[in-house]
Amino acid sequence: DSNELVPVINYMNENKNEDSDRLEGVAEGKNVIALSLESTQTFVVDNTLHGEELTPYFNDLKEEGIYFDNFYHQVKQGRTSDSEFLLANSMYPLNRGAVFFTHSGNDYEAFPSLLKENGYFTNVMHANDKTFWNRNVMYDSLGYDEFYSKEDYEITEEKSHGWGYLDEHFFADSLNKMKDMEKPFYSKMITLTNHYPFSLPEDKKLIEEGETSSGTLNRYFQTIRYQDEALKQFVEEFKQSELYDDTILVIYGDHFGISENHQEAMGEYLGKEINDYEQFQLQRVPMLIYGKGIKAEKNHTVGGQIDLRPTLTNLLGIEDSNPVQFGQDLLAENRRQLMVTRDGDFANENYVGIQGVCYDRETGEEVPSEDCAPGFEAAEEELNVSDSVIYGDLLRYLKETEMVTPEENTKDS
Ligand code: GP9
Repeated sequence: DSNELVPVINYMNENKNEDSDRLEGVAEGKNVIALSLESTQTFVVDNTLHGEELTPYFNDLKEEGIYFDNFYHQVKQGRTSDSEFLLANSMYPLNRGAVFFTHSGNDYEAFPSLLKENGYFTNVMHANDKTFWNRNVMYDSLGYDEFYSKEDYEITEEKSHGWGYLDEHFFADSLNKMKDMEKPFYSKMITLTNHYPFSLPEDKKLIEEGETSSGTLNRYFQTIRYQDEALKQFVEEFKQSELYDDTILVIYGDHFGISENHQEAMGEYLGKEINDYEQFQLQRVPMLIYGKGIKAEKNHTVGGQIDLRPTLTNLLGIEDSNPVQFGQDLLAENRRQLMVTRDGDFANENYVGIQGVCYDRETGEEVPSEDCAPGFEAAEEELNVSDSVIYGDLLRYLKETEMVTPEENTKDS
């Protein structure tokens, strides 16, 4: 019954940040484009191959926005769909299977619904089959007005390769759709070309492949380079369009592209041994907030995809009354820095905790495991509380559950 939600709300109240209101409302009323970059990891940013930058355009673009370099993906088996879940709900995906499939019938108070209530036209743009990851069903539960899928793009064989529609064409068509959209809008775009097995037509290869012992990694460099070129074409055209004045762009990586099966090759490329700590740090994905009126800033806070929603609602100046969110505004001063992975590992300001072993976050040196005990404990509790919400479909009680303030909470117990 509705009492089941009470401990969840108590937990939220105990762990809530003091809202710093930093940059609150700077993007009020603006359109939002959330651009999810397929399999894009932070290690490619400002990095080179054969002396050439892998992401020359993004490297420059990130200097003009708010760039987060300690931002992690938090997905598990649901991969891209898990990252979508994290953004929409600020809750953790599940440890097994994809929550998009297993719990699409739950009640959610998701970000698209919230934006809709605030007058936004909310949509997803992704040139794949609409049933992939059960998106067509789950998107209704999350409150999207529209899903522009494969059938809404002018896909031809020449414009496709591998997984389908090449990013450059996906970007071009999508921008055209946005120009004609009701304003304000929230468009979530999901790219596709930089997907395993990272294959490209010959004439789209802008860099020689890598020379490591992994063909997968060697080709990944090429699809990453291609994606960056497609991004350039998109953002440059966006800047020339009328959208530029009233739109913020949020660009982030959805999950890793290079799995731990390629550790040796990654080590060859990065010139160091990839131990557990390095493997963990490789789970960082780029995250950039860019747009007119957004002042450039390099932000080193430790966070993850769970923090996207509170960060965006703050920027948009939107009141978000859903108390069941695990993320914290990335821009807030003195925020609780805690990034929990679905495996129960974590990173905080000082430490990275991996399977019971504790590392200094900055140096990667192993430190006494006691140092990580509070972190592991917090991680476990986060995941348990989040899971209880999903397994119990507890958000259906949100409206009838009285908001319990910390004071009342102490009185009751
Ligand atoms: C499929 C695309 C890729 O539509 O989102 O999915 P992934 O395999 O990365 O989860």
